[in-house]
Amino acid sequence: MSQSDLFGAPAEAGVTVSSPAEVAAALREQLNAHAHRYHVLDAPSIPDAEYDRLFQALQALEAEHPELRTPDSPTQRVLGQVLDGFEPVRHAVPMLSIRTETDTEASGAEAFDARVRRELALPDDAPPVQYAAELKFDGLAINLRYEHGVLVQAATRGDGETGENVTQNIRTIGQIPLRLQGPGAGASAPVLEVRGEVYMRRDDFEALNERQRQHGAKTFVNPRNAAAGAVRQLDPAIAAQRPLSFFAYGLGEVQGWDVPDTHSALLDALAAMGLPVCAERTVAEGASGTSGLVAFHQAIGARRDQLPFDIDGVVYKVNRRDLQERLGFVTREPRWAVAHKYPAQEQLTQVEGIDIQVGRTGKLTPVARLKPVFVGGVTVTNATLHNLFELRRKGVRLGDTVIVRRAGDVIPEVVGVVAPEGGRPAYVPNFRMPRTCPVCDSTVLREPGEVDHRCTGGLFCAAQRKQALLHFAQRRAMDIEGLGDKLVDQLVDGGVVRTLPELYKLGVAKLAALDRMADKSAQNLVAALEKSKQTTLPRFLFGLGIRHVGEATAKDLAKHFGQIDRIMDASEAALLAVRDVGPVVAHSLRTFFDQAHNREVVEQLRACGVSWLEHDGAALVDPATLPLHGKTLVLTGTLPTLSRDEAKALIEAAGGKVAGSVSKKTSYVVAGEEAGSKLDKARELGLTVLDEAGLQALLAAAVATVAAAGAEPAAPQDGSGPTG
Ligand code: D41
Repeated sequence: MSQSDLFGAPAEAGVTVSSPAEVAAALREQLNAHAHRYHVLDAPSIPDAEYDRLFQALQALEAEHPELRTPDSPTQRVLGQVLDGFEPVRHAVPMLSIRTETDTEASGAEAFDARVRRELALPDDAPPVQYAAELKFDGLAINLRYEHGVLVQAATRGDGETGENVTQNIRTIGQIPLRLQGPGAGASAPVLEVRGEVYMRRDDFEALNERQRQHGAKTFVNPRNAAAGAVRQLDPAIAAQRPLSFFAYGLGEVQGWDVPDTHSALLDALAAMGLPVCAERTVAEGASGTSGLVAFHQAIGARRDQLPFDIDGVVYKVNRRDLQERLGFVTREPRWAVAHKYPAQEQLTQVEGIDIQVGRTGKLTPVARLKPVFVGGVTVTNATLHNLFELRRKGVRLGDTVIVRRAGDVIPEVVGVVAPEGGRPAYVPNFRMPRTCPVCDSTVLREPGEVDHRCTGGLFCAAQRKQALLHFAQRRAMDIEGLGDKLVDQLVDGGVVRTLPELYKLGVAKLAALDRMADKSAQNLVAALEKSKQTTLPRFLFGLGIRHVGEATAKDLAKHFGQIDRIMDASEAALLAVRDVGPVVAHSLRTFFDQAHNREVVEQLRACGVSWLEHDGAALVDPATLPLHGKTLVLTGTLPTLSRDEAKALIEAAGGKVAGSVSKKTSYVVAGEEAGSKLDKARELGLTVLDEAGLQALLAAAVATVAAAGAEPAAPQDGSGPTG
C-alpha cells in the first residue's frame, strides 16, 4: 500500500511524499477521529474494514519505527470512553480483548494452532490440542456481576479497566436472568461475573429501522450500532423499546465457585444457570492439515447468512483452563484465544446513479446504482435508499463515496456517505422524486403522513403487473417453478400476460414463440403451472399480493375463516376478530375485495382450475385439538425428502411450533444430514431426536390418536373438499 492511498487521495504531482513521522501522525489523527465517531457518537463514517486497514498500517509503521509510537497512539490503548451521564465502573478483573486473525483463509486457524503448540512447547508428536470453537458476535461486550445469584451490576467494557454502569438498561433485556438458577454452586456464588456480548438480531434490527423510517426518524447503521446506542441510552424507557439479545462467553471475577476445567464445560454450566449461551459451538481438535478449527470456520462461514444475527468471525479458545493459565496473556490479549474473521459485510464504493424502482404496490423506491463492489460474499451493483426522506437524511448524491452493507439475506443497503474532503462540488444537484411514474407515466402521489411515494397506475402499470406476477409465482405463494423475472419481463412487455388468470391460459405454443424459449422449457413451465393449481388457501391468499397481507396473516385468515368467500365478504369488524389482524390490515383487505376486478381475478383463477381444500372455519378447528398442540420441535440438518419449509408446514398444520434453538422446552429435535450443534445440545439435554421417518410416524400417530378421540385432526385447510 502506498502512503498516498492511505489517505484516499492520489499522489498528484506537486504533493510532497510525507515522512514516516508525518504519516504516523496523520494516521493517528484519522483513527482517533473515526474512533470517536464510532464509539462515542455511534455514527461511524467509514466501514470497520477500512478502520482496520488504517489501524494495521499504523501498527506496521510503528513496528518499523518504534520511536514513532506515542502514548496517545490508538494502538496503545483499547478504545472506548466513559460517557457523561453513566457512572464509571472499575472492573474487578480487567476485560481483556481478543486477538484477531485477519487472514480469513484456513491458514488463519492453522497459524493459531501452530503458535499455541509452540508456546506450550509441545513436541511434534504430541496429541492435538482441544479447542472450544464459538461464534464471534458482532455486538457490545458487557460484564454482568451476580452476587449470591442476583444481578447487581452490568457494565460496558469501556477501556477494559473502567466501563460504564448500564445496569438499568441491561435489566430491560428479557434474556438476561436477574437471578441465576440451578442447583450448582455457581448460581449462588458470592461473586460471579459473566462476560458476554449484547447484540441485536437482524430481524429485530430490520423491524426497528422500519419503524424509525415510517416515523421519519433516523435509522441505525447496523445492528451493532443500534445495540450500542440502546445500551448507552440514558433513558431506560427508550432502551427498553430496543430489542436486545445477549450471549455469554466468559468470566470475570469469581468467588466461591469451582470454575469448570474446560471452556466448553464452563459454557454448559452458564447455560444451566439460565444464561443465554449460543448453541452454535463445538469442541474441535487442532492438527496440521485437516484441522477441526478450519472445518468449523468453513461450516459456519457457509451458514453465516442464515444465522439470525451478525457475526464477524469465529473464536477459538484453548479448551483446558490449566493450559490457558500456562499460556497467559500479552498486552491485554490472552494467548489462548483468537478471533478468526470472515470477509467484511461493509465496503466503500461510489454512487454512479440513482434509479427509481416501482414495486408491486406501486411504491417508488430510489435505488443507488453502484460501482460494483464485493461485500458480504456477493458483488453488489445497487442498493436501496428506501424513500426520499431516508435518502435526504443520508444525504446521498451522485458521485458520492458511500458505505454499502450486505448482511444475511437482507438486500444491500447504503448506510451512509463518507463526506468527501472539502465537501462535494456544488453543481451536483439534489435528488428529486419524479412527478410521474417512470414506467407508466401515471401520476405519483404521497399520502399525507406517509413517507412513500406511489404510482397511481395500479395494474395498468407494467412494473406493478410484473411484480404482482412474480409475487404470485414465488415459492412461498403458488410456487410456479421457472417463472422468473426475465420471463415475466417478456410476458408483460410483449403484452402476452396482463392478469394473473392469463398465466394459466399460456400454452406451449404461445410460450415457445417467445425469444430464447426452447420447447422443453415451454413444456416445463406449462407443467409447473398445472402443478401449481393444486394449492392451499394461505398460499393463494398470500399470492394475491394484498397490501399488508403477508404469509403469517394469510395463514391466520385461512385458519379463521376457512373459505375464500367468507374472507372476501367479511366486514372490517369481522376481520378484526382474527388474531393479529389490526385496522390497517382489515381496511386493506376490505378495499381490495371491494374492487370488482379483484373478485373477478379470484373467480377466474378458480375457473382455471386453481383449487385448495377449505373447511368450515374457526368453529371446527379448536387449536387445542390439533395433535401437536403445545409441542415445540427444532429442525436441524438436511432431511432426505422434506425441505425445511415443508417439514415446518407439516408440523404447523398439526398444531406444533417450530423453534430455532434447542432448549429444555423443546419437545423433539428432528435431525437430518449434517446436523450441527443443535443435535449435540439435544443429546446433552437428553431430548428425543427423530429422523424424517420418525417425524412422519409422529405426525401419523398423533393424527390417529386425535381422530380416535373423535376430534377433528385437521390441517387448517382441511374439511369439505376442493373448491373452484
Ligand atoms: O463473540 C464475541 N464477540 C467474543 C468476544 C467471544 N465469543 N469470546 C470472547 N472472548 C474473550 C476472552 C478470550 C478475552 C475471554 C470475546 C472477548 N474476549 C472480547 N470481546 C470484546 C472484548 C473482549
